[in-house]
Amino acid sequence: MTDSLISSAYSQALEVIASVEPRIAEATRQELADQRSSLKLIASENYASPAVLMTMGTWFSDKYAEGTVGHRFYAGCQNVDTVETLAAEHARELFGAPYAYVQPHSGIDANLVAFWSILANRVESPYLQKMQAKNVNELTEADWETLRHEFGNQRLLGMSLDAGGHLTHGFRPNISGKMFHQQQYGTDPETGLLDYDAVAAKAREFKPLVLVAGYSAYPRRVNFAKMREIADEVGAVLMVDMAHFAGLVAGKVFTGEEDPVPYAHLTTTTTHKSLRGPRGGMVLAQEEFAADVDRGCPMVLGGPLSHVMAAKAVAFAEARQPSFQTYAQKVADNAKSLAEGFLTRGANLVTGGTDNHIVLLDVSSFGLTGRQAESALLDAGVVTNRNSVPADPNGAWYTSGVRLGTPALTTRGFGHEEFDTVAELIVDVLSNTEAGTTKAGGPSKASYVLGDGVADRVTKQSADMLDKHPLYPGLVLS
Ligand code: DSN
Repeated sequence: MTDSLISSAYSQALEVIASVEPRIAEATRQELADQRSSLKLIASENYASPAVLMTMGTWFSDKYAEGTVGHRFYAGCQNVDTVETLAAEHARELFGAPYAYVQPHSGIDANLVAFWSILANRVESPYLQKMQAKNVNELTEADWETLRHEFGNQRLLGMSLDAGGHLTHGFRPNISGKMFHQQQYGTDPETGLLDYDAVAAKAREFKPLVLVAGYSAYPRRVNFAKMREIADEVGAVLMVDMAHFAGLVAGKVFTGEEDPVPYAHLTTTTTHKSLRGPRGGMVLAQEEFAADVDRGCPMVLGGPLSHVMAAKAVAFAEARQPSFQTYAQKVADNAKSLAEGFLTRGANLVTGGTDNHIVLLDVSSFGLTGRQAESALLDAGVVTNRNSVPADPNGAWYTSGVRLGTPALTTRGFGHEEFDTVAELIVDVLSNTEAGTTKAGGPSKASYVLGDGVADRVTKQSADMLDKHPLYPGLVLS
């Protein structure tokens, strides 16, 4: 697709939008300008291609299609069937998965579909037998009332939030921590690394129905063969949430025992992070879970977002190109460059480095909380998110860390030198930021004072790199 086609398509679309609500057209233009002019280091974000973005802006958005391909609760779904079939085919090929369910609207939805599938598939409840029901999908409302108690005692073991797990992996305030009796595994207090023996010991003691692997803020690879061994030993279902690193799996950076798909009973993911697709979710499953996963809608999900499923198909087609493997390898290489850039400047990293796309910077040595660091960096045009570090003394709100990721800037073309400079700029900001005080004069975990001239200096250096690697280079809005 030529640059002029993309430019005129977006310019005209914005004119159409502006004719109805000009403030939305303006905000849309401003979002592009802001994304172009900042260093986006949020590990879970990326820049989807114009083809992926455009696919979401069509009349597929107007169609209801609850059900599955060829088995819909609405008439006229022949084109949605084409879309869903193609998206699932691409996903199966891309990941070598026996089954792909592309309807989940988000990662949390994908995890909920997986959890309910495991319950439906594995729970042998005396109550179910009494009801002579084949599985949970055949139960009435009144049965559900009783079953909530039955299911309430099912156990789930996942990685704790402060060790890098996700809130849907059994964190108490999340539904996963409520529908399951949950326990969490952490990381080794000395090294910050996953200790498989400790996970196995906990699994033997706790005997979970579900062992969840995967992470949102753990800067290392996981051996999924070992996690499957642990699951098998205790009779658990292994569910891997690969939302963060799906792009590294698709791009063949994580292969063999680091590729979760052959080892997990169910693998869930989002499609918009390192995978660089539209905002959405997906479940990959071994055949034994396929029928249960297919009941995701209407069990847990509303009507599928057909326009997003179409964009998933486009994104997966892109990820099947050899160029995506080159991209994924650069994402991992760039994370190493970023980590080395910090280490050579004396900063502390959780686990001492990275071998995926994440760098978790412990900012306590700068005398700052994660919240202060995140805010000071934003003032200098560096977009990150604060994140807990293991056993974080500042809790999940203020935190002691800043999570950084390379997928987005790698899409812009940043390489080793630029990521080294990014580390330099971040260290410059943090070294020149002081913790502030509360109104009463006590120590504050939120307020901060950024040194004079730092924001301007860093913004200017960033601008040089950003100009060299423009976002959507050929896209010029009229
Ligand atoms: N919000 C995502 C992330 O930033 O990792 C996970 O849900």
